[in-house]
Amino acid sequence: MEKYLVTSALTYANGKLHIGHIAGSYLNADIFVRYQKLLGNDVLYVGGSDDYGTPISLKAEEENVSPQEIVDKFNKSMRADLKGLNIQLDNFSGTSHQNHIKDSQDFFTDLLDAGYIIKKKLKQFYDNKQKRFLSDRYVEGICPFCNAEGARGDQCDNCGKLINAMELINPISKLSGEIPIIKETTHWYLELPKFEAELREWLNSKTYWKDNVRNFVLGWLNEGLKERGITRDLNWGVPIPLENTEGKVLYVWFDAPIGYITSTKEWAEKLGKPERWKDYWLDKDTKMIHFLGKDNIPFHTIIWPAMLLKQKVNYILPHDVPANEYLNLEGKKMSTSRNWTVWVEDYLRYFDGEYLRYVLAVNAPETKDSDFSWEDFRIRINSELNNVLGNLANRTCVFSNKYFDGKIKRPTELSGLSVKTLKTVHELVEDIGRSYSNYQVRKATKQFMDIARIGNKYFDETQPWKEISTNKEKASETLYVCLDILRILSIVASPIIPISMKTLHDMIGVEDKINWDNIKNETFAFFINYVKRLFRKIDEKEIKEQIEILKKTQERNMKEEKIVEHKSQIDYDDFSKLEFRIVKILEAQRVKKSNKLLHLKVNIGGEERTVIAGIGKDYKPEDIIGRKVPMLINLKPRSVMGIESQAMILAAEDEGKLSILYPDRDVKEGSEIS
Ligand code: B3M
Ligand code: ZN
Repeated sequence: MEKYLVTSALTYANGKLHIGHIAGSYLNADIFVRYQKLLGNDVLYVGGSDDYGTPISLKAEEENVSPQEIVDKFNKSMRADLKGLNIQLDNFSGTSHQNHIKDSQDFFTDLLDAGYIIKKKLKQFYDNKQKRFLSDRYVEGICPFCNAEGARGDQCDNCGKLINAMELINPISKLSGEIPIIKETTHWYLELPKFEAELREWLNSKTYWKDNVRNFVLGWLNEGLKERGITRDLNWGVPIPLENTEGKVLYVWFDAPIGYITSTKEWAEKLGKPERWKDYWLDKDTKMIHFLGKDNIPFHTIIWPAMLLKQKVNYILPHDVPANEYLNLEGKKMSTSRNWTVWVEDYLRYFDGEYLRYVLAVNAPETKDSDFSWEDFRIRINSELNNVLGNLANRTCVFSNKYFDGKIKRPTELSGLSVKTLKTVHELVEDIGRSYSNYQVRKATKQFMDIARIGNKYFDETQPWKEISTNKEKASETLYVCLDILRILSIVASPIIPISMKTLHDMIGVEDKINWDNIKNETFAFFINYVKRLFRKIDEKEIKEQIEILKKTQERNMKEEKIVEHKSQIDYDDFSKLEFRIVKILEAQRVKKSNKLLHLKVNIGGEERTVIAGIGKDYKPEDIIGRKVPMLINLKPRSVMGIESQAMILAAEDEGKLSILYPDRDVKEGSEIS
């Protein structure tokens, strides 16, 4: 028997759960846990809310309530949402619960004693009216990068860049609205550079990690680790366990992962066996698996292991960190501040939790970002869950009831086709097991649906509706094989759609418990207990309604602000691969049958090239002959309307009109732009 400790990233308690949380760190964990439990392994699944930090204390101040009230409200709402989706943690705690402060302080003290924390003086904004230092988000101002207003002391929402609060233009305290002064303060830093060799060695053993995670971590390590501030000037958080540190607390990212330990302890206490947490945290055979979204990777693979390494208590280290990428919504990046998301609570008002589980599993953002769209939701529920799996269950059970009184026995001998069909199914079962073990829920979902497809195909081919009048035994054999396929499905699909698969299992009267080992047991007779539709169809109208809700949100947002969608940041290395040069346009003519394209001949400095440029609506050929313009000249040649284009012109777009660029003094063709 193997032992697992599974965690889902703790969710900030300043908001409700949305589908991004579910796809990022809850559903994948729950599926993994359910699979391991089917195998009979010892699994403990813990999580909770992340209760400290500025977002929460700010929200409390805005709403004029205590931070604890905010936290309690959202912690409660998260529990309800998880329940609605049947995500079953063994314990869902919160970092503002009882034993968390002491444990977090012990972590700090142990690191300090071992010589891995240093104290430093630095300058910080201070609100002279409120007599408080302003951490991260308590200062707002103009973004030094994009000049947007309302940029926070840690990040600008407009351009996404991380900001050092001191760089904000016209900083304002969010507490008093006054201009903050600059004052000296003291903070504590985790000396990560000291961990470099040890972490590298540890990470080298993690060859089995997902590529996206491993590459990310190695990238971080190769850039060189830096000291990280682990304290903040704030009243809401774990107090620093040192004298004269009033008004200072541990940084939320320092105490948050310790929440996995305290949640386990809370579980043990509720169980009445307070020492049981040790069976997981202190046993080197426990495999600890952290499920989370990609933005949490560095904290779990560098900082958290570093913290664990230097504790007096001999804790285990993470075994695997299967981080997911992001889930987009209707093709656009999700954003809670713009309300561009689907809140679980809202979803559950309209649809069953099983459907969201299925659709998020089949679209899981495992190796790259994926998209949730309502139309895709409808199609998958209707054409996969209903028409494939639901159909197999329904036709088999209805038929068995009608002609065999719901009692189907195993034939003494199975036909070649039946044996072959069941063999294929059992092979797929093995594949599904591998997919679950490797956190590949997309694959597992498709594979169990393939089993249902095999069942339907077999039903169609053996034609029991014909055989029933001529060869009743043959018809019965078909039903037996289909029922056995349904029995197998009720086990292998249960990690993803547990409720409907439990219904199916009961429906076909299988006595065996739902566990993986029982898949290979042969059933000698099925008794249909009742027939129930497993899934309902989703109407186009229902989807339109959801899209309307989203559209309204979008319109509101458009009115409030003009959304500029920026591309993600690139490294200098990416940029340096592009070769831009000034080129001279020697000839220009229209491309036949196109009002948009111009066929240019250009000199890129000692070499002539052909370029097809999509500027024909805004420029006549005679306007641009002889002009010198910037072009990207190392893009792979592309064929446009049968002509090879060997460079790309640059133009600015404003309200649909293109404007090409010119150097502001004469420069030689071929001049490089960098
Ligand atoms: N609360 C960030 C997040 O919710 C943070 C995770 C903590 S996991 C220990 O994405
Ligand atoms: Zn900005």
